[in-house]
Amino acid sequence: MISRETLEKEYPNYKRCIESAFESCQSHLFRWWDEITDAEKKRLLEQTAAIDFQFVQKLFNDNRRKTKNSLLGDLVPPQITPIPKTARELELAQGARQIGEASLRRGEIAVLTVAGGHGTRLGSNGPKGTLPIAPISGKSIFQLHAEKIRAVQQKYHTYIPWYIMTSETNDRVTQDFFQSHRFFGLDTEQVCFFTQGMLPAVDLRGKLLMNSKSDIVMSPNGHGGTIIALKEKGILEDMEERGIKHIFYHQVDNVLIKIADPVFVGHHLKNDAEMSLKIVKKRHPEEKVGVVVHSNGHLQVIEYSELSHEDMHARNEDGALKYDAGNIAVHMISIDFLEKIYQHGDALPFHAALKKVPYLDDKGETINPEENNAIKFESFIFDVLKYIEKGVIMEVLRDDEFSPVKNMEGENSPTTARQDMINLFGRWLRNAGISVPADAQGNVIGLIEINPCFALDEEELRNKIDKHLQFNGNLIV
Ligand code: UD2
Repeated sequence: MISRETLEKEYPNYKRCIESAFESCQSHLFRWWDEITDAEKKRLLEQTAAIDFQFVQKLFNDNRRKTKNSLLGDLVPPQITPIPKTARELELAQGARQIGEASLRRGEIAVLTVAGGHGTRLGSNGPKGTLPIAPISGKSIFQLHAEKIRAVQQKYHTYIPWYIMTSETNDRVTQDFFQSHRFFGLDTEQVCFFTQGMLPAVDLRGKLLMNSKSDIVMSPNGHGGTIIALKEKGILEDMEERGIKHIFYHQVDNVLIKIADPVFVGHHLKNDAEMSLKIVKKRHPEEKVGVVVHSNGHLQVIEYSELSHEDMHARNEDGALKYDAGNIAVHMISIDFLEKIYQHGDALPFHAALKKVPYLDDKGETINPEENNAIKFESFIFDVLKYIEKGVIMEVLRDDEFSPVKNMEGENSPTTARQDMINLFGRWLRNAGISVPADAQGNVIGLIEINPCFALDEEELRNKIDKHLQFNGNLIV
């Protein structure tokens, strides 16, 4: 292995990062120095120069000291805008819709999709958004989102800029995907990609992992990285130039997302909210969604991996889950609020997650671990909630709005996502008077696909569909 002195002498421009790597006990990064090419040496040094070794060490040490819930105070369920049922609630929702629609018409809303994650649980190579998902046509998740944006534009005679956050690992392939599909009918200037930051993954002793003899394992820094990236990549400025006042934020993996839902936009505006959230009732205590609570005097989302067993299973006297407000990661975020956060200047906290990460062992062989062997550090967008004075938490129906693709099989997989889409379209058709058969579990028997540009919602479908249509088990409109 090459010595620190030789390295520093040969590469004086990189002296600081070499010094920093050695002083942080990460000298193993240069273990294969004599075996790699000059180009690989250069790349490795550049990668090293982009890492703040002291910061990574601090993250690792802080995480070791932290115990579950050590930062949480008493938890209190938050106040929620319910799914409208009474005449009064329906009237309020209608009022909110009108406010939201007016804002959409004025062109104040942008869509922001976070798509920088690795999708490790899905086990797919490509970005999640490129996954073919539509039940009949096999359109990708990105295409479904794009068509919804086009449909909202069409409906409100407006223009919606779409910002997509990627990471270094999937940016090129994501952009190529859009290019090869001609941006799914959107304007090229309307779709804007930007990348989030990356952090190294470490092993359980805090050592950085290597992918190859010249490449360090780097991971996206969490969707909290959106906040910094919006500023650093000039996105906020771009939004302001385009007259955007509020961002509709969502995760790429939810196929039932109601993009720029006017009712949600309206509630957010009507309440002068800074950040708002949509929630669904948790299915069961262990469901992998964060819960929205009040704690330490402010609104918070507590990630499923950080909620204590006791709080996760706590029940009210009537037997219902005490903390059941499941975060579906759909937010409204006001631009003024973002400016306020930047003025605070605080960085978001980092959360540590144990993961299985392939790495190169001491002998230079690639190991695909069966147990968690690495820690990744991520910041979460919802940690900005501690800065808000006003926010709306709006409950929505899971069956109408939340079906994420997380796993290859079983719960939250492409199969469940497709079925959830079919079931939603089936309900729309039934409510329009068309007979659609279902099995004992309530799943539609057959395939249905409705293009958002034909009908964005149930009401639009009711107005457009031929009432005499006979569903023969396969319908695409
Ligand atoms: C997320 C939420 C969880 C719940 C659930 C709903 C977090 C930490 N947890 O859990 O509370 O709302 O979703 O579906 O958000 N992403 C990036 N960059 C990153 C990491 C993630 O863009 O560095 C994106 C990723 O592409 C995906 C989304 O964020 O669209 C969620 O990431 P995840 O699948 O890791 O989060 P998950 O399912 O554990």
